[in-house]
Parts: sequence; C-alpha cells; structure tokens
Amino acid sequence: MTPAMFNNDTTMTAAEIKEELLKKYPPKVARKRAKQIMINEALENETPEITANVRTIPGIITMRGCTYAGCKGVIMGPTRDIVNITHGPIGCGFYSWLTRRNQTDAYAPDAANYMTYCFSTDMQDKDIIFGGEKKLEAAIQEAYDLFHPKGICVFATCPVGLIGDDIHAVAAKMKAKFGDCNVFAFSCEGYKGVSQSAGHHIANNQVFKHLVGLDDQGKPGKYRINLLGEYNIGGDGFEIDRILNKCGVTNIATFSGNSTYDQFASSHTADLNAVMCHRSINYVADMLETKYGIPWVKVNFIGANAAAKSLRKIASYFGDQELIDRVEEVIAEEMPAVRAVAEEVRPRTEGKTAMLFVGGSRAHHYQELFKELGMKTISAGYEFAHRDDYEGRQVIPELKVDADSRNIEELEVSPDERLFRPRKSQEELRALESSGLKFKDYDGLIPDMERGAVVIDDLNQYEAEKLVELLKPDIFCAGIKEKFSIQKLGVPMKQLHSYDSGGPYAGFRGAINFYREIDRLVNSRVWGYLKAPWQENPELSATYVWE
Ligand code: CFM
Repeated sequence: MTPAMFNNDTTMTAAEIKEELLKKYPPKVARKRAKQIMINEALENETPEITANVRTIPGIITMRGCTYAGCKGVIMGPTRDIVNITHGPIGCGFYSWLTRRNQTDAYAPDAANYMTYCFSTDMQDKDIIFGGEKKLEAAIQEAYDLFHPKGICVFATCPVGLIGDDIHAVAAKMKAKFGDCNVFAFSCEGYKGVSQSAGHHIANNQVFKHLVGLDDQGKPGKYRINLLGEYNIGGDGFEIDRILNKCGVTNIATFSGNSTYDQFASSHTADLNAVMCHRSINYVADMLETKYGIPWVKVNFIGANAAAKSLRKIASYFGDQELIDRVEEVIAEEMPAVRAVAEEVRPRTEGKTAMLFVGGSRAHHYQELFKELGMKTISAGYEFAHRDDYEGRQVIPELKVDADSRNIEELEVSPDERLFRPRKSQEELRALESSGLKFKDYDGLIPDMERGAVVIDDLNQYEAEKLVELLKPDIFCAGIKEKFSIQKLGVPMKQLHSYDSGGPYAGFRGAINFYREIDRLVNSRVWGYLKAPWQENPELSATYVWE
C-alpha cells in the first residue's frame, strides 16, 4: 500500500483516507463516490482511471455550478462589447455578473464596455405562466436602442427551457430587423448538463457558428496567435498580453478575457492557437484546426517556469531565430525579479502542504506555483473536468457518451472552402514534432501529481471538511462556497476562482504576486489562535432542542 505523503501529524495511508471519506455514506453512494476518489498509485507509463463528468448524487452539496453559469458567466461574461442578456429571473443574471472578477480594459474612453451592466429580462410569475418571448423581444430592442452594440447574446435560464420560449426564433427575428447587430441565443438552461462544463460547450459552439470567421481583417503582426481558454481573472490576461507584446507576438483574440466582438470574428486569421484552459475550450481548438487549418498547442502561463516554457513553445512553432532569441531575452529579463522573491519566501514555505479543488484546470496549473515555493500538493481535483483533464487526451476515444453528454450539440466541422489554409505542411508539422513540440497534446493532472496523492473529482462540502480534518493542509484552495467553512477549521483558504481580491497570478509578475500572497497566508499566526471543532471535541455531536 502506498503511504500517504503528508507531513504534519498524519500517519494514515491514502487508502485509509479514502475509506474515512466514504465511511459516512450509504453503501450505494459510497460505491459511486469511490470511483471518483483515486489514489495516485500509477505504475510507470500508466495512469490510473478516474470517473468524471457524471451527475452529482442527489443530496450531496457539490461545489459545482450550473450549465448557465458555464455559458453566460464563464465563456461569454468576459467579453466587453457584446450585450449579454439573461432571459430569466433576476438572480441568475445578478449572480453571474462579475463575481469571478474577470477584468476588462476598454483602452479608449469611447470604446464600448458593458461590463458595468447586468442585463436581464427579470422574468416574473406572469411571464412564466404566459410566456416570456415578448418581454425578451422588448429587452433586445431596448438594449439595441440604448447601445447599438455589434452583438447581443441571449441566455436561457431553467424556467425558459421549462416553459418553452423559443429564444432562437426571437434572436433571429431581431437580427433580421436590425441588420447591423448580430443577435444569437444559447440554450444553456442550468439543468442542461451535469455541470458548467456543458455550458462552456454550448457557448463555444454558438460563438463558432455565429461569429468566428466573419471578419478577415485581424490585427497585423509577424507572429499571430489566439489565446484560448484565458478569462482574465484578476488581470491574468493583461499580464500574459504584456509578455506576448514584449516578445513581439500578436494576440489576435483571447477567448474570452477582455475580448471583443471583432476579436472573435477575426480569430480564424491567427497562425497558432495557444490553449490555456484545456477543459473549457479544447474542442474549439480542434474545430479551428479542422475548419481553418490552425494548429494548436497547450500552454500554461501559471507559474514562472511554466510561462517560460510556454513562450519557448510558441517561439519554436514559428521557428524564426529572431523570435527564439527575443523570447530568451524576455525570460532572462523577467526571471531575476521572480527568483529573488522566490528565494526570499521559500525558507518560510518549503515543505508546506496544499490542497487544490478548482473547476477544470486550475487544480492542475497552480501546482506549478506551489512547486516553485517548495510546497507539496497532497490532494487535488476538479469540480467538473472530464477524464482527459485528469488522465490525458489519449483517453478521449474511450469516453462514454451518455444521456447527459448527448444533450450537448457536437458540431460537424469541415474545411472551409474559402478560408481553410494549412499553416504548416505535414512535413513541417512532423519535423516540429520530432524536435519535441507536441501538438494537440495534454497529459492531464494525474501524471504531475506525486504517488500516494489523493485525487478527487467533484469534491463536496462534507468531504472537504473531512479531508482538512484528516490531513491538516497548510493551505486549502477552492471557491467562495468553501471559503469560510474551511477558514473556520483554522486553515487558510485561498480562492483560486476569483483570487479573493488579488491577482494577477499568471506570468512572471503574477508569480511574484502569488508567492507573496501564499507566504502571507501560510505564515500568518492568526490561524493558530483558532480552534477547529475536532480539536475541542474529537467527534461533533448534535442534540435536538426538545430533548
Ligand atoms: Fe477553465 Fe477557468 Fe477553470 Fe473554467 Fe470556472 Fe474559472 Fe475555474 Mo472558476 S474556465 S475550467 S468554469 S480555468 S470560473 S477561469 S476558476 S471553475 S478552474
């Protein structure tokens, strides 16, 4: 049995920890959850299998969000000059409005930026009973009259699907009426999939169908890329753009941090797609390759070393010595400041432990930053990622298509007659591959984790608290729903969705910010004054008030 690799005072093995987590569940629930809790005991060249992207068992308080959140909040929310109208009760629009701290910069005072608005049809009981199409039509008209945007997007919430409003017909009617405004809609009702991952797919499909390829202009530049799966949380995208600019690389479109209508429309003119968040967008990279001939590589700008590696990857794709040299110059210029802070902080962070439970890619990417601090990730997992994000893309052909995934449209894509243009010949691609550049490649989270680490999919509130109790990590990273329950246990908690009030954490300057933040958190004495419930009573018990 692999011993669990925990410091502190834990002597439990990983298998015992798994058993402890499952102990409270009824047998059927325990059986299901057992498949989503995996001990990383992989032998060489073999990745253990985990169950992922399945429904959360009813009754369990999941950390996941809904499909609408994935579509409107995650993918379309960060675009700054498209009016995003939520068709539904006001709460859905309000709570998907900037809570993730996606930032925008309109560059010019007169440039459109609708980020400060929360657009919603504010459905009431009578709209649910008599239908909401008229109200939606009026809302689209009002938004058009006020702002004259290039695009208006409409998002369905749960009641819209239940009462059957035809949002696509309304959108098409208004688009034809306006003539100069692209209106399209998303059937992203919250219940549509098992998590927000379904919402990403619905959003990306519509953007691909209705927007990408409409504008052949694109920004000029010698080395032109799109950055896919970067949402500019806490300004991450700004820092990545700063580095790319410094290297002389032109970012045509970011999907979708601080993005604009025109960026999406001209993204097919780029020569390389660099994919940050694999989960939310890998299929778009595939579609852009099939339809327009743009190859893609996986990048990661979280972590200074990872950022340097990603820049080198981009430079080696273009292959120009000028760019390769410039990238090395930039890395050499940026790294000393990063190293200085890492060296200062490391004596205080070395050997400390972290747990990371974040959506679909950060639980992997952020392990890089913790490694740079000499910290160990003892347990990690995604809320809603798929098996390929854990085990690597080689498992994609064996993924089961169940009723839930069948709910999500798979676009049939073929080479565009006018616009398909292979950016590299087959021989060039093969030569690049044999020199070590891997295309369409992602190995997932599991191979990067140490043996004996516990990998858990769709962690829930109960298991989170139990894990903290058993393993007592020095820091726990997740989202707002976990923030205070974990802190009450005497463990510092860092939000890796919204970054609390911090960031950026991407790129070189981001790494410095992160080192300092983690140093503050894991070395603050305040946590020592808190008594976690189990420190006072070994087992919590409750009594009824009337007893
Ligand atoms: Fe991709 Fe994201 Fe993430 Fe994600 Fe998200 Fe997010 Fe996330 Mo919150 S797109 S999968 S749906 S990296 S909002 S910016 S932090 S769960 S790990």
